[in-house]
Amino acid sequence: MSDQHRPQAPDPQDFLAVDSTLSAEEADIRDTVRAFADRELRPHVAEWFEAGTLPDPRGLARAFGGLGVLGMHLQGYGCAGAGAVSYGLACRELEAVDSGLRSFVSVQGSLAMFAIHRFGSEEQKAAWLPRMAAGEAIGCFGLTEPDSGSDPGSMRTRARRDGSDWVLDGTKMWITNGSVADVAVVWAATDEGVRGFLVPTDTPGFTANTIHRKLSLRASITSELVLEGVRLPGDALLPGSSGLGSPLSCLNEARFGIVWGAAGAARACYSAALDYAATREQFGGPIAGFQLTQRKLADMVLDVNQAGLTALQIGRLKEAGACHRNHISLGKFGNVAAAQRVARAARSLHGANGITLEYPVMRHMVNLETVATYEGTEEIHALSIGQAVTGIPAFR
Ligand code: TGC
Ligand code: FAD
Repeated sequence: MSDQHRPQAPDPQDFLAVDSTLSAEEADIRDTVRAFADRELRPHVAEWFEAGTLPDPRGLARAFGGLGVLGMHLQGYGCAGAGAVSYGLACRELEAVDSGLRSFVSVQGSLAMFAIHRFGSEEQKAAWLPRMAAGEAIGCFGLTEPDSGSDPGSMRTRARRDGSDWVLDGTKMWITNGSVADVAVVWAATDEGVRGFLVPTDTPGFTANTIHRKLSLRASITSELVLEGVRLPGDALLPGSSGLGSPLSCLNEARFGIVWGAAGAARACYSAALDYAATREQFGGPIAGFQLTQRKLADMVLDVNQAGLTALQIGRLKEAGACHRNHISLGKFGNVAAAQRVARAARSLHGANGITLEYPVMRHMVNLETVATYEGTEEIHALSIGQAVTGIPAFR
């Protein structure tokens, strides 16, 4: 066989050439987000994680807005209207830096903006979406409550009509960006079922308290929202929202970003481990030369590439309008578990260095505990897949 016809050896950073089928535009978006991440995020993220906050969330929002990733998969209202795979690639590159940064973009674009885009009135869309796409306004999404996590249908937050107004009472918990948001998308039980409301965060009766002492997703702001007699005009209701299916349909969008993001976190951990194994010497040679290290690396390559292929396939299904929510459940379930395996193996391969913030592996490892919990826990997605294949719901 001539050299011309010999297949190229796999690239250790993209073993199955997962990215080889990307269009030129998709590859361009990947490269642009990767370069932004290398320049603006990666040099600072360990510091932010250690501080347990994002020191300049408004500056970060504007930077993400300038990059064009906030609501980038939405059409109109200042949004880029990018394809699903392009949006996924952006999530992958951001989460390769830190899950908290992908979360920032997911909550803004896939949860808060998507809810307004899908269920909002023309006036609500025009008032909020262009500013949110530019990062001039920050949104959050309040579904979870202290006693209502996996089972959001049991929510106690209540919205009652009072003349033409609505009055909201309740508590939302674990809300990303809650204490820095300009607008909260709050889901509340009404006499007509669950509905969504746009709550400007300067409305009297609304308070947001930052949650401290987190051991995971530290480069992210997480808050409790307290609503005490929050009086809103009638046009604060998202008119298109109706029933629990409305917030759950927003979750499909954010979960899609996690399918890709987890592949990014896995890739980052594998890549760090490969570098470390090549340079760290013990017993007279690089630890990459030991069979047990190579087995760990082989397992990582497999997980990273399978996660990448899963994300790409789900992205292509989404672009074709053929992506069912159970496809996304499978991707979230599988890719987060794969990323957790890779992160743990990469952590062990780094020895003592692996427990520090000098290397990204343990930061990713603990972040992935959150990623496995939010947007539907591992168990909830297992049950969704179980229901999809057996036809029998086993949630209750
Ligand atoms: P169930 O009776 O099954 O469903 C109620 C209605 O909703 C519909 N539905 C969905 N619609 C769209 N997408 C989905 N994924 C949907 N899942 C269900 C369903 O068809 C039904 O519609 P209808 O018209 O018949 O009334 O509801 P259930 O009470 O039995 O609960 C089902 C379950 C457990 C799957 C669901 O509640 C669930 O997904 N629980 C997990 C909750 C969750 O994921 N919370 C996430 C909060 S947000 C967040 O974590 C942000 S993290 C920040 C970041 O993303 O970075
Ligand atoms: P629970 O629902 O109490 O679950 C506890 C355990 O029980 C889990 O292992 C679960 O899988 C298991 N379990 C529950 N039901 C079943 C069952 N039927 N069968 C088997 N096992 C079951 N929410 C928002 O609304 N907006 C946000 O922006 C947001 N951001 C977040 C950011 C962070 C950092 C974190 C940690 C969470 C965030 N969340 C947010 C909340 C998140 O969605 C919930 O934590 C998640 O849905 C799980 O709910 P829970 O924590 O109450 O756990």
